[in-house]
Amino acid sequence: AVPATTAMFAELNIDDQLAFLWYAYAELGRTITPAAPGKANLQLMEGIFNQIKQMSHEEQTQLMRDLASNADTPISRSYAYFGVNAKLGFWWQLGEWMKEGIVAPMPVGYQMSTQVKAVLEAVQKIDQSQQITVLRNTVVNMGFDPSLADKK
Ligand code: 45D
Repeated sequence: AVPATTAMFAELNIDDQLAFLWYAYAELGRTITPAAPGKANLQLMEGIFNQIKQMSHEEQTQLMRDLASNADTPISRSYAYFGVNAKLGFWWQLGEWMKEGIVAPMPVGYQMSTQVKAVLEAVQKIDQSQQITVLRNTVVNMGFDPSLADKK
């Protein structure tokens, strides 16, 4: 179930990948919040977070699209060095800030595509530890790793 669901995610277009993450965060985030990502991880990201907070909403959205599409940007390169839980923690923090309006929120009236719906339904059918594995698989390949770039 995990590889099949991960493959479904990989076939989504970039905005649909972001939309999937958003709804996964909105649904699973509630249970995840108590086990909030390690403070040490978050501190390593402080420089990047400060930059993000100073960006316009358009720049923030672009940054997230760049991460999801493996664009070669300084932040994409830094992201690639994070461990997998740090990557999840990074997205979790962006999700929190989207809720608070610090990072550009989802557009009002946004409707997910049928493709996103299908991946979410697949994720809802697996148990929670598998769900976290799928989420790890989705965020681990984001960002830009120069040593992998020619293999993609
Ligand atoms: O379509 O350390 C546009 C544990 C318009 C414990 C848009 C854990 C068009 C140990 C605005 C472009 C294992 C629990 C769309 C950690 C359009 C530990 C934009 C796990 C879609 C870390 C969309 C933690 C955008 C876990 C900008 C499982 C979407 C954490 C942005 C999971 C979406 C975190 C964001 C998740 C999603 C975070 C920011 C799933 C964030 C998701």
